[in-house]
Amino acid sequence: MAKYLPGKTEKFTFGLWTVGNIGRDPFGGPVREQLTPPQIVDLLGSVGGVYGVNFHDNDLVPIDVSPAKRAQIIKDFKKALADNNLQVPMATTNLFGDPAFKDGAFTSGDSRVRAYALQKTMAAMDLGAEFGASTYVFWGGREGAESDAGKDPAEGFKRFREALNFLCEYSMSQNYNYRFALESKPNEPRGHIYLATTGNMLAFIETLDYPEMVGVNPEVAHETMAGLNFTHHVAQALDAGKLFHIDLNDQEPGRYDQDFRFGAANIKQAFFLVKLLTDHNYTGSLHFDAHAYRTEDYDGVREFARGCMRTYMILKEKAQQFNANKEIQALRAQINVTDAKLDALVSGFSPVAAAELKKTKFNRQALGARGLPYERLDQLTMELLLGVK
Ligand code: GCO
Ligand code: MN
Ligand code: MN
Repeated sequence: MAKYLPGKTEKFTFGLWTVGNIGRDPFGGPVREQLTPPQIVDLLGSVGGVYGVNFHDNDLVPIDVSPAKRAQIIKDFKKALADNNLQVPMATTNLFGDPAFKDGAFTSGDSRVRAYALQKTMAAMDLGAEFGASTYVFWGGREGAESDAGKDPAEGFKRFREALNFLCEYSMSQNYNYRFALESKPNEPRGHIYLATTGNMLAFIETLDYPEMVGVNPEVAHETMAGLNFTHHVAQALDAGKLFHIDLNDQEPGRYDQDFRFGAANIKQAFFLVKLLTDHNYTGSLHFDAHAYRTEDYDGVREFARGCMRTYMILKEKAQQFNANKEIQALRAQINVTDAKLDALVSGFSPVAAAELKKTKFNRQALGARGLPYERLDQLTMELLLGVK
């Protein structure tokens, strides 16, 4: 059991809103009492192996609180963090809960709402900076529509761009040095959310004034809800140097937004994800944006938090075993055939390379006839995951 306890090197984080989730859903009220932020931090401390805790502004400081109360909340939270040796690596803004944001925040059709969203985000950035947060997440939960009858979506992207450009400059003006991480989601709570996938975000980032400050925060559940391969989206973010943060959880396709414990739904996909992150030496936060089943009390919430981290650690060990397994690597070598001369030719255009390629003879029939051992390789992967290998 002790074997898979995380060390602080893994940077496992949870949100105040994740372990603090009280189990409300559209069909029923809370099943767990609301804990205060210091109580949530104590709970995470008691689990062991947690690196940090993240928050939305209003998870910590209620929206209408007096300055004196705000100062007291901050003081108490700082003490709880120090007592439990926990960091705050990421902060974000709640731009979805208040009715003012019912038709969007940065992309609202109402100038007053857009301006208020900027004001609220600047204050939330100030709050995160007080705790040393270095990543600032933007999840546009209400940025979208049920019906496109009311707003021009292209105008929405323009407004979102203006807001991010403004906030990049604000971060620089305050010397916060935040790295912004944009989180996509296809739907929920809106019928249709703008910039629905990580790929959309990556393209959008290149249209900003300070693209180097901005990356992505992909979430397992979000691409999975859309029926897409999450690992491939993370791979594209890694390839672009834009994987600034990651939200881990699990989700069955075609269902409501489940936010299950990491690895709870699709262990094979979770394995390929952990292997990708390990192979590419991802060293950022591993944030569990998930919550315990509604059946649980707070002991169950502790089991949930432990389970997220243990599954990650176990899959990391499996990835190392996969990479060290001779039979698996021999099969991969059959799939990944290297020809140094051809690789040199295709690695960059030159008139000589083009001419050389044009006259090269390929045995197309032999290439097509060659069997690729995916069946054996995938079965070996399954046996490794099932613990018989
Ligand atoms: C969701 C999102 C959120 C965001 C969070 C941080 O589906 O509700 O994943 O949990 O990650 O608001 O920005
Ligand atoms: Mn989510
Ligand atoms: Mn998320």
